[in-house]
Amino acid sequence: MTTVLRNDWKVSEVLDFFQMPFNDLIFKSHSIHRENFNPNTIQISTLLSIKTGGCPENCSYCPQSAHHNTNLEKQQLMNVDEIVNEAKSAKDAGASRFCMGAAWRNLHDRDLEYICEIIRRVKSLGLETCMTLGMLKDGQAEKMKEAGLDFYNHNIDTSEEFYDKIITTRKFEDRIDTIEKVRNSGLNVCCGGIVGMGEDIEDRAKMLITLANFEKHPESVPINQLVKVDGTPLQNEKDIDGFDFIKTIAVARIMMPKSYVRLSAGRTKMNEQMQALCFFAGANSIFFGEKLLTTENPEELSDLALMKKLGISGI
Ligand code: SAM
Ligand code: DTB
Ligand code: SF4
Repeated sequence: MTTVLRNDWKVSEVLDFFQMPFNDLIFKSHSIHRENFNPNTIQISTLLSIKTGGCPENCSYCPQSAHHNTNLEKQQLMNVDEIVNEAKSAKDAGASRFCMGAAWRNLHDRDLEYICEIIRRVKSLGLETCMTLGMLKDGQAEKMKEAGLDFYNHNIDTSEEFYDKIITTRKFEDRIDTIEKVRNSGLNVCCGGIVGMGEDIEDRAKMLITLANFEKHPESVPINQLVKVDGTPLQNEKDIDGFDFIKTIAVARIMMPKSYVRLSAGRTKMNEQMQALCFFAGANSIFFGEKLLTTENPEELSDLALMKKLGISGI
């Protein structure tokens, strides 16, 4: 069967996916997954926070916001040689992509040349490169692409309707505007969101519709489970039911059949069986390495052991 890529999803049909019996839903998503990918291979990315904390935005989930008191040690933009050393270690450990994040509201032109130098140096190690630096102005994405950037990450995080419950220092449209700049520059788009912030199923459906109804689907779709950090407004948020999380992965796979769906933040709270079901439902990428940006990720050895048990290899 050839896969048809759609970008006209309607809320009612996406809600129907969420209401399907669990086995029917993951059978469907796994079938679509198999038509488009080797189900025994996952893409491996490693993250590094190249500028940590003190961010002027007030994202309620984020430990790096200056609006919250999270005891996070702020750090200036890292030295390029240190970044390259971290990238080398990530490559040696098996990562194919190195993702660098900065706690910025937006990229300033004064930092652009230094960012391009980082991209050139990391790229020259033979790694794919990804940056997440906040909002972009016209021309900045093109400059980073010229330097060798492969992906730019900019998440929509949740539905447009729920957005102002989570962030008030920018608008949902600001996010869309940057994602369009990234798309038009020819860079690959990495764009996804977070579940478990108190949103309802309709918000999850609408978030996925925004992603899947872009003219071209994001090449990479990170689905994060909220990491509840003390001092953030969401520190006491109720846990999302594990099946609801897996369903979100499955529905993302069905709606964006050729995109890499990344099982992103939140894996330290998931047991092996839960992660295995996420891979079965269609997740085919992870962040590998003991740290995400500022919070914990599973130990490398335990991820390698899990992959071995499941017969999954990393690319
Ligand atoms: N400042 C830039 C931005 O917001 O685009 C880049 C870094 S920001 C930390 C990247 C993404 O990390 C956010 O969009 C959000 O999806 C995710 N994130 C941040 N804190 C999180 C948390 N506590 N749990 C899950 N995901 C989180
Ligand atoms: C994404 O969707 N998740 C990553 C990456 N893109 C930049 C970040 C997760 C951050 C989790 C909280 C932290 O470690 O600070
Ligand atoms: Fe800043 Fe990004 Fe964190 Fe929001 S998610 S506070 S923009 S670092």
